[in-house]
Amino acid sequence: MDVERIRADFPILCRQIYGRPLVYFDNGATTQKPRSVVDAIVDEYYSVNANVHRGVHFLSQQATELHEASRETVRRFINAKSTNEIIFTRGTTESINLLAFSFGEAMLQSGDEVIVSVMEHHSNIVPWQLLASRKGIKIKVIPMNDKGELLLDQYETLFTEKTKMVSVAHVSNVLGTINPIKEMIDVAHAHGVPFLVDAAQSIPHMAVDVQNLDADFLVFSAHKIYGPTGVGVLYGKENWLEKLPPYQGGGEMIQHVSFEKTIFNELPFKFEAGTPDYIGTTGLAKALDYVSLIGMEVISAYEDKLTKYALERLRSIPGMQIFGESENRGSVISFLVGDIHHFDMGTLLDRLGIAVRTGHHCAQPLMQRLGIEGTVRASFGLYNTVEEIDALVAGINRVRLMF
Ligand code: 7TS
Repeated sequence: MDVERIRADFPILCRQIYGRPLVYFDNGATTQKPRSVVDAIVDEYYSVNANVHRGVHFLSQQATELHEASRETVRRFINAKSTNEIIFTRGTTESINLLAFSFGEAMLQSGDEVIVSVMEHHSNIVPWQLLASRKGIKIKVIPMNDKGELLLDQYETLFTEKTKMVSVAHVSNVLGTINPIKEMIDVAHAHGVPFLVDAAQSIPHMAVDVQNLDADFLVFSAHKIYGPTGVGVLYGKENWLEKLPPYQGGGEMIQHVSFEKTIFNELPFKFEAGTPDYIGTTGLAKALDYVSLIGMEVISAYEDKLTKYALERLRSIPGMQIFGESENRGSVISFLVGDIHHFDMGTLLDRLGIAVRTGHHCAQPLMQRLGIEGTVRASFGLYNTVEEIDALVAGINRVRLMF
C-alpha cells in the first residue's frame, strides 16, 4: 500500500496545526474525506440535483438512478442478498433506534430480554433502555475479562426463553477488541434469537460479509468509512424487515394514503420516510468505491502493522497503561500515562498538532467496569503512518516530562 499516494487524496492532511503538521488520530470519531468523495458531492449538487423517486423529469430520474446505484454499491460491499435489505438512515445511532423501535413494537412484550455487552457505545444501550421504559423489557449484559474480551461462557448462560435480541459491537470503540461476532451469532441462532451487529468501528477496517456472518441486522455510519456525515445504513435480512412496522411516517414510505387507511410502500422504502440524503448516499458509495479499490484486506493488513508498531512503542513509555489487551484487536488504542489526566494529555498533544480523543468515548458503563473516568484514545485510519506514531510517542514523552 502506497500510503503517500493515499495521503495525497486527502487535502486536509496537508494542514498545519499550531505550525506543525496535522497528525490525525481521531478516526474512531470520524474519518477524513478523499477528494473523490467531496467532488462527487459537489458535482451532484452542481449538475444533477433534484428530489428522488417522485419526478418524471430528467434530473429527478438521474438523481434517483444515482441514489439507487449507491444502494447497490452498499449491497455489494457487505454482500447482502438484495438491495431490499439496505435501508438508508442518518447513521449508526439512527439505525439502532429504528430497529429497537420497530422490532420492539412488533416483537417484544413486557418481560422479554435483550442482550448487549459491557463494552457497548451509548448508541447501542440507550435505544434499548428507551424500549425498556416503554415496553417493560429487561436488558442483560455480557461481561468481559480484564483484557477486554467478552466472556463467551457467561454469554451463553444469559439466554432464556424470554431472550428476543442480541445487539453487540463488532469492534469496541474504546478497547479495540474485535469480538468473535460470528461465533456469537451462531450461539444466538442456536437459541432462535436474532443478532444485531454494530459495525460502526469494524466496517472501515476489515471486510464485513453479512451472509458469511449470518447477521440478522448490521448497522454502520458513512462518516467513519471516509464518507459524508448524516448518512448510514441498516442492513436487515429481508424476512425480518418484511415483518417489522415502519419507524417514521411521511412521504416515500407510503403506497397510498387516505384519511381512513395508509398502505405502506415495499422494502426498502417502507423505512425511509421523507426526502432521503440522496447526495450523501452518492458520497457513501464513492467512499466504498475508494476503499474497495485499495482492498479491505490490504487496508486491514496495513492498519494491523501500524497498530502492532504503536502498541510496542507505547508500551515502552514509563507509566503507560493500555486499556484493551485482547489478542484480536483493531486499530483503536486507549491509554493513560501515570496520573496525567486524559484531558491534559489530549490538550497538550493538540498543541503539538496531534489530534486524539479524550473522555469516556460514549461508553460510560465500560468506564465504570474499568474503574476510570476516561482515557486518551488514538485511533488509526488508512492514511496514518509509522512516522506519525513516532510523533505521538515523542509527544507523550514530552508531556510526561512536563508533569
Ligand atoms: N457504535 C459504535 C461502536 C461507535 O463507535 C459509534 C460512534 C456509534 C455507535 C455511533 O455512531 P454515529 O455515527 O451514529 O454517531 N463512536 C464515536 C466515538 O468513538 N467517538 O465519537 C463517536
